Amino acid sequence: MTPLQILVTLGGLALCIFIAWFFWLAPKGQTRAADGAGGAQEVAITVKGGYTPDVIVVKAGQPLRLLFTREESASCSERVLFPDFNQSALLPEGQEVTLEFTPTEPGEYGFQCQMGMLRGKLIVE
Ligand SMILES: [Cu+2]
Repeated sequence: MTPLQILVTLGGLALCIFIAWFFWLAPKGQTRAADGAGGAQEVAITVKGGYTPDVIVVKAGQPLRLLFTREESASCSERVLFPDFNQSALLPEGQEVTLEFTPTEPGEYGFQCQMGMLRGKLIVE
């Protein structure tokens, strides 16, 4: 191989790694819940190869309303679980599903798909 071919190969490889990192590993952003109707705090979450946003900051002691919209048919993300709050919801594709509960204790709580492949985090403060 010529040095140029090696360079192009390495460049392509680096690009692949970056794309993989970008889609699967990079944090999709932290979002603070906004005030919604009825005194609840509200966050809309898109489910597509992961949760966007996947880190959600909420206030303790205020009802929390999560609006999930699943934009994929992969069965992996069919159900979302909040084990610490004993909450779960089935997410039909393309339909907005509301999950409501009140986090009372400050802390960090994970949420995930059934198999634990997609993960997100709720930060209660
Ligand atoms: Cu899964």
